[in-house]
Amino acid sequence: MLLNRTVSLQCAPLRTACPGTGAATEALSPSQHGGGNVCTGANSKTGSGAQTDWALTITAGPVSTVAPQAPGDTELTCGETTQHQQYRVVGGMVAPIESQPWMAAIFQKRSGFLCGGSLIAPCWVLTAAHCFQDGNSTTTRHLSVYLGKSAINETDVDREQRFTVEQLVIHPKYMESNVKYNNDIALLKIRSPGGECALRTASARTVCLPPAHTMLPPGMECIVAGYGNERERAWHYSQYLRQAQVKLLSQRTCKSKPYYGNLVNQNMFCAASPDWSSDACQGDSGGPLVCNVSGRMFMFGVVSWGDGCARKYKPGVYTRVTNFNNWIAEKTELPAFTAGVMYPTK
Ligand code: 4AZ
Repeated sequence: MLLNRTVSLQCAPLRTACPGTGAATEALSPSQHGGGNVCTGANSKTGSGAQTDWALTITAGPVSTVAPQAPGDTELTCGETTQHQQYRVVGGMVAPIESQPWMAAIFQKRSGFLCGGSLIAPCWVLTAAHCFQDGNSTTTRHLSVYLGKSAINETDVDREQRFTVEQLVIHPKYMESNVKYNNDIALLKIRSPGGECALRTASARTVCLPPAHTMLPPGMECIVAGYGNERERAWHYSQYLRQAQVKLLSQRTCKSKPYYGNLVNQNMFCAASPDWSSDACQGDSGGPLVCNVSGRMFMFGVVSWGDGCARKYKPGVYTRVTNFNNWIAEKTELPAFTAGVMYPTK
């Protein structure tokens, strides 16, 4: 049934509540909620127009038993940045979080910074399975996830958002075979202390997922980002988020003799800078390799492994994300986010 009604609520701008928290479900796409939700900015209770108390006018759309919500990033608003500097990890440059706003920092109680990750939907971070040494026995309440962090050991209350982990989903076939780091992919379902998901801000946005089994041609410039080592033999991780440009390599090149041979399989791809000066390194694991396609950033890779960092013929190896669209859709129950709808069609 459709009807018009006005509901008063604290319109925490653009924050969406996680399913199962008693509030709402995932950020609803316009197609899902009929495009009828509008934050009017008027105060329906007092008429004062106070900024903090908005009225949400539902002009059309199905009535549900859950509370209505403000829009967050949907599958249609992914991969957008407000910073477009050409910052050129090892060989990279410090990057403001606004240039990689999907970048997540995963911490573990006691050991501290653990891995990078990427926000693919308001409640979901994609990362590497090998980040979790204890596999499915990992104590999720010892994990925390931050978005909006430009530096891992600085607190920036205006830009960062902190989450606990409601669910850790490690790919069931991770390391099942004898191929090292095969299926190196995992999902974290995040929730804030208030039971909500990511608030969409300039420093926290979702990245787009390309359609299943798509890949850009070898030679394409992409960007890897992370808080990891600036050099292979560094004593500690980079304090600041860094990003570096790398080029995609063909599978044939990466599987050739001076490279990795059969250590690289179809669930992986390689990327490096032509002069071997830029690369992901220890501590960058789980983080994103993103490529600009028609002005939007799409995540093709998860930092997985490599022989050292920035060594000649030893490129960074990335989990081939587009081999896992179905698995991500199944685990997140968000098929719209994995369908690659924002990917340009020729
Ligand atoms: C690591 O240990 C690691 N050069 C990640 C990426 C690379 C090497 C090591 C790629 O997390």
